[in-house]
Amino acid sequence: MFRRCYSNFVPRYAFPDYRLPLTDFKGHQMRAIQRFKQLLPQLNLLLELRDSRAPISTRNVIFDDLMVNKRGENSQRLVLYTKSDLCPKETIDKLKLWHSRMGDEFMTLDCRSTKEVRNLIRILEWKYDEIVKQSLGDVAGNEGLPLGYRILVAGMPNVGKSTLVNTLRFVGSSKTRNLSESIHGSVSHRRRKVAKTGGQAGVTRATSECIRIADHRGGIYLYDTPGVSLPGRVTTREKMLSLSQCGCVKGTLVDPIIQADYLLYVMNLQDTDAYTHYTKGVPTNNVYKILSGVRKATGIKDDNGAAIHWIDKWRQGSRETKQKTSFDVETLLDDQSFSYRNLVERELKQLGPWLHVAPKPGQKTSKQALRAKNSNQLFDL
Ligand SMILES: Nc1nc2c(ncn2[C@@H]2O[C@H](COP(=O)(O)OP(=O)(O)OP(=O)(O)O)[C@@H](O)[C@H]2O)c(=O)[nH]1
Ligand SMILES: [Mg+2]
Repeated sequence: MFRRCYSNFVPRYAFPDYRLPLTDFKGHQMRAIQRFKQLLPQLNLLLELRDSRAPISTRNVIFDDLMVNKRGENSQRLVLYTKSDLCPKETIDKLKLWHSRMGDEFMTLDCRSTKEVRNLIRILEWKYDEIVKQSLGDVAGNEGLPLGYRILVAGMPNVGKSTLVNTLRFVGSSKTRNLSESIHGSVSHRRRKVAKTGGQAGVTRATSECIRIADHRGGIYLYDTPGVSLPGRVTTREKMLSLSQCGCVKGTLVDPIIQADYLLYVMNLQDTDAYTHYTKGVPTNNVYKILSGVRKATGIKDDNGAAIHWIDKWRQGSRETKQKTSFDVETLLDDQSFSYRNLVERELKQLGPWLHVAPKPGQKTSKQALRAKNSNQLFDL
């Protein structure tokens, strides 16, 4: 009966024009980019991580620029969409479509799953073999490159880089452990972390040392890096909202009620069943109705607290309902309304030259000024 009464529910097709901060760029992120630049010449692969629930917002044009403008001439790129366990199937189908049109490589995975990460290691080993064949020809035995195969794990904050590094290291080293077990007897299995992880943006603050993850052909190594935010030139209000849903910007940057309202907006465009247990089965465009339902269900006293609770539950994935939501509206649009290729080209143009701002002739930069510049907000972005 409810369904009948409310079957003509109309969701909002545009989100209100709230004023929001448009960037969360930090000094340590700029230092990380400078480090990428130093490392790129010796890298074989850029493993770029994006959150599969927000594939457009967590795509950082800075990595496009590093790759397209041949700063890393020898390196290839593999895009990994993380948190696939929380992503709707329709979004994954969209990713397949977009990337097949672009002709580039991508993979979706749950960074915590040893099974999926084992597959990734196989792909990395295969890629390494291909490079060895190209540069050294058909070599006998296990000969590899002098520095081994080097990978940079990069992406926006909180997309799961350090989690992936830990699982890669665990899976890679357990292969070796199994081998040594059979020769030397039993070795205790403990899942030790090499990289710190956490539910907020900005857990990793500096690029790690080289971490060995597999023994294939003399070794596969990787670097864990701090998440790099979007430059102000390419951010939009919608991206900031979507990023705050994924936890890729500081939780306090956008007001929790606005975040909850955005979540309601995207849910209404996908599946209203995801929240109607809070509203007696009735879909709504009014966020305060949801928050009142959350307050009743949890005993939280104020709307702000209820909003934080609700958003957080969806950020981690709702265990109660097992429903999945995409945070980027672009994944819901048809081909006439959105072109992934156009977006990639447009953002590269918008970014323009940014990394090499040449000093004026005769101008000297003191150590102090350099440090201040590096800890400053957005530089020229
Ligand atoms: N459900 C799910 N959670 C994940 C996945 N990958 C990472 N997480 C969780 O996401 C959060 C962030 O993971 P981190 O590995 O710290 O992310 P990061 O990219 O290293 O973050 P920064 O160091 O801040 O840039 C943690 O709570 C992880 O447990 C995944 O594939 N699925
Ligand atoms: Mg990290």
